[in-house]
Amino acid sequence: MTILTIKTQALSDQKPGTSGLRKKVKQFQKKHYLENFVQSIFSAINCPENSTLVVGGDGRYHNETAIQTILKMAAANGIKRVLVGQNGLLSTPAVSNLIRKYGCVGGIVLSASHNPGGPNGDFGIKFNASNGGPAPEAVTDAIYTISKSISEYHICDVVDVDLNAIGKTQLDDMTVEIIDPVSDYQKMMESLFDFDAIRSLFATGFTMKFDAMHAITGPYAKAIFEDCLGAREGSVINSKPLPDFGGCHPDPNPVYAKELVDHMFGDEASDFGAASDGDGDRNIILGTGIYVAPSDSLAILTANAHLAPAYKEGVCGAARSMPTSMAIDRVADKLGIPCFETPTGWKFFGNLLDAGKITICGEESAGTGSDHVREKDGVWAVLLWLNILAVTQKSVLEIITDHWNAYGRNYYSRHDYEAIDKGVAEALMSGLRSRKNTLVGTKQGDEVVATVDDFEYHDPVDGSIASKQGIRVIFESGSRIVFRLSGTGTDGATLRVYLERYQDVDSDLALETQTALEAIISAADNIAEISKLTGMSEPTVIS
Ligand code: VG1
Ligand code: CO
Repeated sequence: MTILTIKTQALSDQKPGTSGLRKKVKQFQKKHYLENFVQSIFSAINCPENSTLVVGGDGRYHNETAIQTILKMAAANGIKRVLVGQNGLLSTPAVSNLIRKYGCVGGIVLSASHNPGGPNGDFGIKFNASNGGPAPEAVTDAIYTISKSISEYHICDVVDVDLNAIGKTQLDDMTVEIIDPVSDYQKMMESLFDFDAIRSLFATGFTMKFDAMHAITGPYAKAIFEDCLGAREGSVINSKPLPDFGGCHPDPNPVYAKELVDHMFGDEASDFGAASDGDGDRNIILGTGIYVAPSDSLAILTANAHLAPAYKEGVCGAARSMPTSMAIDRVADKLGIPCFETPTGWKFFGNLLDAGKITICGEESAGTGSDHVREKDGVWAVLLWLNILAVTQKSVLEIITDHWNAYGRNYYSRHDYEAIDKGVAEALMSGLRSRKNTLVGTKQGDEVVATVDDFEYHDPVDGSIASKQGIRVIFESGSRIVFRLSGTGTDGATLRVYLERYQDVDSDLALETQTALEAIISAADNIAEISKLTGMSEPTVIS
């Protein structure tokens, strides 16, 4: 076999964001663009001898083309074996499981997660380390540094591998194993949850609607919910992964998962509704006529995890990303366990999970997970909910109302201002930073600003520091506003404004969320001058 060494030009725009490198498909199709980044990964990890790598993606446009290139480059860079999901498909949590189960050096995930796909959409690539989790910042920094000075890459001159044929093929010294994307993942889920109890729940006529949004979870959801657990046929909708996600936006929020939300609020609503995103790591949960805010879902899962076999000994610790609501903190308090606050992005949970400091963690952006893998896991969250519903025999509405009655309610919402000019977004953030001190003590409607800071995380395990992770404005009442810029978008900049107000058990817990947050919403505009600077009178997405 011929290994070619190809000359290339270094690029300056390959800095991984919150979750890998995300760009327009058209960018990834440019000559050497993908190759430069893939070589930077292989050079950064130095491919130890006899290494196995996992490769798979969410099926979006360009997935298979990229996989063929990666396989040829892996062979040229001395990788011994690669596990690839059939037709190039693997959900992000399934990749994490395979890396851990088969002792792999790491995995390459091809996905831009919740971003739209298709020839004019987005593509992405992410490296996960041998613990199964997104590479920590030290590794992504090393990859970025190499990408800025790379001058050549290595690739084998061989024909494409048939990604459809389950089984082994040789690419010279490297074995490519095409595997069923679902079976290992399903086995893991069966080991965590009480499948018999969930089966009995469906046998009573309990109904569910799961929206796979034409993305990766379709095959997983069909196999697990319908074929294995007995949810009635048709419970999983939009189940076929499509390269352009059917022209939709595979972001499970009330705006983009409208079909599901309309169903759950309609006359024929199911007992339980859920959806996942492009790469299968997120989840939203609904009951009949009710949407469960992801931060509430995280708190509820933590409080009830012991009802599932895997967590029957209890939860040793919990963590949330900083902008996620503090509902989980109250649960941790009651359980007498620590609750860590990390920057946005799953990579920051990895050390805490590896060190055994936490069992459950999550983010407001519809990501929940546990120590079973090192990624957030959409289908896992749905199964934990089902397990809890099966054991308690309560409805989603009862579970959530009981929770608020026990802990009070953290009214919470995120307002996104998408595709704003980068310069404007940066000016808005630096304006906020410069006003940090003068804001303290000011009156914003009925609220008085108590503290303002720029969140900095000191990792308690390896001591690494991540600074400038978002501006927190905390009011004397305990209400909060957080401002940060997204690290996953590809069109201009996205400003995220996170709004939170706590109401204790003796107050009104049934307000409409946006109404409950009205005063804080206008304070946010006043503090950050959002409408003045962006010219936008309303957010693009409210979740
Ligand atoms: C967003 C979310 C963040 C999540 C990240 C990756 O990042 O806010 O919570 O970890 O996406 O999730 P940002 O930087 O755009 O706010 V996924 O499912 O897109 O891999
Ligand atoms: Co995702």
